[in-house]
Amino acid sequence: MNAYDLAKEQYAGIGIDTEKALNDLLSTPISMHCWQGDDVIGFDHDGGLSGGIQTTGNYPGKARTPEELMADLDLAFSLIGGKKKLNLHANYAIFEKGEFVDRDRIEPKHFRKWVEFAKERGMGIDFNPTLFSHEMAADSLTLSSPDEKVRRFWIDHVKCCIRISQYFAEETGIPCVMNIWMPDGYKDVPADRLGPRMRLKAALDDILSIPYDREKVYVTLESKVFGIGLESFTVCSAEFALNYAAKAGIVPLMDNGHYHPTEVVSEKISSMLAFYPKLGLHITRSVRWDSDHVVRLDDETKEIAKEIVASGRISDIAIALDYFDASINRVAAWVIGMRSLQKALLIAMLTPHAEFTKLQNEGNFTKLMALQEELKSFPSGAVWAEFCRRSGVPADAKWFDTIEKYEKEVLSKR
Ligand code: RNT
Ligand code: ZN
Repeated sequence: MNAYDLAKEQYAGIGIDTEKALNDLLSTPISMHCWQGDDVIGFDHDGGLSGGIQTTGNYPGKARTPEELMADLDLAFSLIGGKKKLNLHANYAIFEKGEFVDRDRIEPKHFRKWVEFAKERGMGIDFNPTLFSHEMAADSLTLSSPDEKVRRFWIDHVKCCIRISQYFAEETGIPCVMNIWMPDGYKDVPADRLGPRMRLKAALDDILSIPYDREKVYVTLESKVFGIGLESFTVCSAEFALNYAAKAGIVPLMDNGHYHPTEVVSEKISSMLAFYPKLGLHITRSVRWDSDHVVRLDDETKEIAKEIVASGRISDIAIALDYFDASINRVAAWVIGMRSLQKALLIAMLTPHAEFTKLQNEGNFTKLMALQEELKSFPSGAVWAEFCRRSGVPADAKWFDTIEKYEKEVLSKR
């Protein structure tokens, strides 16, 4: 018997069908963020990253052009099993030579090359308006700015993005999740908190007043607790985002780097599912602050995965990665994060949630703890290897050889 067959038998002993787990994982789409490939810079401006977010490190080889980014994405995709979606930001528009249009005027045609890329690979596309790294967002105020001109510019930008999102959905045949995140906030204690929030509310209402197909475009709204240089106040706080999403009938999005350090998103998912038909997640790893470290197979990632799977609502949850590490090989950073999250989901899919729930309801917490701990040494690694085999990707660290070769032959020459 090979390792997978042995594992299959052992899991069957606790009522777990490994074939079902494998099929579930194979059909769970994870949205991979293009912005890990070039430190969130994109192709529509010359300046650096702003908006209270930060990449650190200067590892050589970052993608400088659409072609380089696509090649890097392809290499990463070739080492990641299962179903993927491509997550784009508006600043990754691809203009013709000599062409430039500002963000309040971008159109589907500026993303045609990305649509071709996604279609050739049988993938859907998710999208994000880019409300940072731009002269109109120089002071990190966009949709809540007191300056009407600035607000108008960004309202128009997000409207363009809704139209582009619908184009993605229509072209790929897969709904597009369009996530609105803006940096808006203040470094120091604001004199007026309500004003900015009322302006943001009105701006979002204006944006959502355009006609679009809600079956094709899922608009999500991401909250945040603070940004760098914006430590005292964030307009789109958790309470603002949740209340707005509930009232407007859009989808709330939680990024697990966006809460106070002792809060965990794993604890929040079920409360959200109790009230919303859909939920968006940005999976990241925050170390002491919203540092956007590469996702690893750590306790919180596993607990988030457990909550997603145990809810029985995985298809209602749009799962995306969101981190940016410039201190290690950027292609490897994608692969490590994607594979780690998939491992976490697989472990959750190999857990007898119904039986554990029964023990909880019977008040048998001793047996529950005993079984939960025993399960930790079950052979999930053998099932992971089978997942990789069925996906046609390397099952172990051998994938790293491909990265080393690519670094030597391609990245180091940039
Ligand atoms: C920032 C948010 C947001 C961004 C991306 C690039 O704190 O997490 O999701 O990371 O839009
Ligand atoms: Zn995020």
